Amino acid sequence: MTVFLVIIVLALLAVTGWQISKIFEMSKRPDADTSQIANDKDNKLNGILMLAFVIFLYVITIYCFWEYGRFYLPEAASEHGSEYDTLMFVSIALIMVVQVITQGLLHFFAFKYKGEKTKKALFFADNDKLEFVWTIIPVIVLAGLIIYGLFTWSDIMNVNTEEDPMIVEVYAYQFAWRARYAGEDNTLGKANVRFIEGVNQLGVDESDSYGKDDKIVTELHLPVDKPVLFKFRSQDVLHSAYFPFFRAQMNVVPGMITQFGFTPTITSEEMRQSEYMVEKVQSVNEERQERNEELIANGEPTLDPYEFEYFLLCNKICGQAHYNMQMKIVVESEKDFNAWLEEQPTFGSVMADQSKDVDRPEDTSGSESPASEGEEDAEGEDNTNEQSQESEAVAVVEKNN
Ligand SMILES: [Cu+2]
Repeated sequence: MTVFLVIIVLALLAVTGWQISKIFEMSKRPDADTSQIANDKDNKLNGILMLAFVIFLYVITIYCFWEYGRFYLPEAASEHGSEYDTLMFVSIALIMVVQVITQGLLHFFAFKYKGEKTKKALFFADNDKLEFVWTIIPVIVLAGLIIYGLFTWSDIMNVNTEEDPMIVEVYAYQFAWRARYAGEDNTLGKANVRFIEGVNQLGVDESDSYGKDDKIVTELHLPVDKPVLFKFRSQDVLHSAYFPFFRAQMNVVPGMITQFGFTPTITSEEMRQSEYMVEKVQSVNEERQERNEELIANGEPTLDPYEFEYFLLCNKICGQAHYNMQMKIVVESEKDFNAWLEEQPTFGSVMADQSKDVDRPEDTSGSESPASEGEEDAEGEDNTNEQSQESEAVAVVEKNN
């Protein structure tokens, strides 16, 4: 109904405009110029508008660089990142220079050679020399740019397997990420969407021995200065793994494995202490402080101060909560990384725990003795403290009964 009303209002507005234009037409003085052909005055106005337009474009461009330059990403935190940034800078600088000159000339000439009654255009058939010059210069420049781009591309995309990169799977689903480390053997176990069940969220094949030592985590940790090869897999729709600080992005496609490798060079802590990030965090926190004052006034909970962390984003609009699809990345020393990885449970132990959890309700329904519980605990080497405390609590409750 609203749409219908809006259409009617728009149609009535159009009719009104048309009627008003007719009134203006009729109210014109009889000596006014009603010719459809542009006169000197029209041409002058258009010439000035052409010039004004290009000046407006330049002013707004300069303003945007000045005002929004602070939104540029900081120095790349990966080895190939600087190559990537240089290519980007060279391409943009070249395009900008050519655009400023040609666009400026185009608009200036439209102004300078605007139509005048007394002027007559020169008939100029062709000039081979000129055509040669304006063809060959762009050909050389563009070929140079493309070849330079291709070399950079293959440098970035071809993973050097001689460096023996660490293999990490990045797994996307609506709407979160998981990472899977390949374990001691540096080989990921096979996986298939058909194996997804219970805690096996990534569908790792339990019968594949390579998968036993894999470690599935919700936070991506990377050792600094060590090459990493990412294998991307999607559970449902097309996602895109975007690592802005590392200048990396790769489509994550259901039904296939895509890959991208890079070497992180700046730890999270180093990035946090960089001049760029200190300033950025400070300005974010100033804004949060202002917002907090409003929140306090309204009696609402306040925002925590912001602290920088690297992150992985999804860069394909993959559904309703796409905007929220991100994973924290921590780049740290190899020692810290190893200590963190050591703490993570292996896929094999997680699956063993699950089957234990499934067995437990049957056990409690039957004749359960504290001895059988003790046996279970002895079996599960990877039982966390929490879990054993939990089973102790269950035992205490049973004794009381
Ligand atoms: Cu997504």
